Amino acid sequence: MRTFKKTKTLGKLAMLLLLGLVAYSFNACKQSDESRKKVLKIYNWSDYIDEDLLKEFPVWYKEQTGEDVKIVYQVFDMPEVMYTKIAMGKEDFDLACPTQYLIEKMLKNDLLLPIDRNFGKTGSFLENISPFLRNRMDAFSVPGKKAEDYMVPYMWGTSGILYNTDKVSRDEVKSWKCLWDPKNKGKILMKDHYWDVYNMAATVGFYEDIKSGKRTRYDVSNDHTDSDIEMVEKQLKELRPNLAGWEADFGKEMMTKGQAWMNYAWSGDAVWAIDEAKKVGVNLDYVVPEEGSNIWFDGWIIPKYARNVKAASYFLNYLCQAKIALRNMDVSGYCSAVATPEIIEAQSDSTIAETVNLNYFFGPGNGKLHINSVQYPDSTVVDRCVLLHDFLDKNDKVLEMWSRVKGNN
Ligand code: N2P
Repeated sequence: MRTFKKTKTLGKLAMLLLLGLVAYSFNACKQSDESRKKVLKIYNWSDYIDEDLLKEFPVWYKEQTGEDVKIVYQVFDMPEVMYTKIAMGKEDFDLACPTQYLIEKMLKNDLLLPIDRNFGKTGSFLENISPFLRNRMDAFSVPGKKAEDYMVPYMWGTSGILYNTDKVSRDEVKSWKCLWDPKNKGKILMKDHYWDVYNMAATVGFYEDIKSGKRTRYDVSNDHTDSDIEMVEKQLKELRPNLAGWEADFGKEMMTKGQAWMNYAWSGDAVWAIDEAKKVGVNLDYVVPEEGSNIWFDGWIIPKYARNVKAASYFLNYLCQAKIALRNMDVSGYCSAVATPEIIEAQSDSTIAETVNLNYFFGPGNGKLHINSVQYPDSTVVDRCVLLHDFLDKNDKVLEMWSRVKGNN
């Protein structure tokens, strides 16, 4: 009896202790959840934003909502690393900035939340985005999920060759084949991104088919059949001995120092590098070769593990204001998705002799803008570029090929 009572008392004590623990951890969770709501975790490409904005946004957010927020900011160079972190859910980012093909993959794998477009008294700036990009988003929708509901385009551009004009002529870089020319051996930096480089090699390898109309650029870049992958492997293995190395993000800087003659580059990095190089007497230029290339756009998404979706969507709205877009363009060299008259006015430069047809981006009446044609490609350049999809079920095959190409490099 006594023993029983004691056990009962002990049982009661244990129960009380347990309840206490549950209540404690519940409060701790609630508290950490509440403090987490005051943090906005952003995961972006490196060199891709005016970082002063990360300090200014909290002030703006407080004005708009009366709420406090502190930004925690991280960067990546390899989009696949970013994808894996988001897919694993181990890091609760509120915002990330993938390229269109990864957004498609994230949608397919149910990794995203729809973006809330209700900004209360602030109103929406999302309509500032060019219809050129808005119309293209649909190609990345998946059954039951429209891409436009899950992303806000940020920057866009082309992929091409950044080259040193004192070492290589404009004529030579008209074709991607210059990368294979033994004359340029050891002077070429290649992007360490299999997605871009696959497309370049496929476009070069199948150029005769493209010219004769047998296959479209879109098909050679997006079919990924076994024989296509084989052909790309052959091309890249022939290219490899000519390369000085692979780079994820430092190529632009090496080019500004004259340490390489050619770099497979994204247009925004090219704008930045041409400008920086000029200051130290190095002459660079950029071209999208005649065989064609890819046009890409990066968009902001809210991962499904996000914990501050309100501040995340307000941040996107903030970025879509013309004055903010201009600051981000200025720092990064990239071309913003925002396409308002303020942007045309600020980016036009009467000292630029050539004119660029940008009706497709800014709307009618903008067929002859004096503007930087590396940052804003002419419609004829866009016509020879394709938007790429993910490798999807061919991804492993392409990755195996890629590691064979790179070897132990
Ligand atoms: C900036 C990288 C931009 C990525 N460092 C282009 N998709």
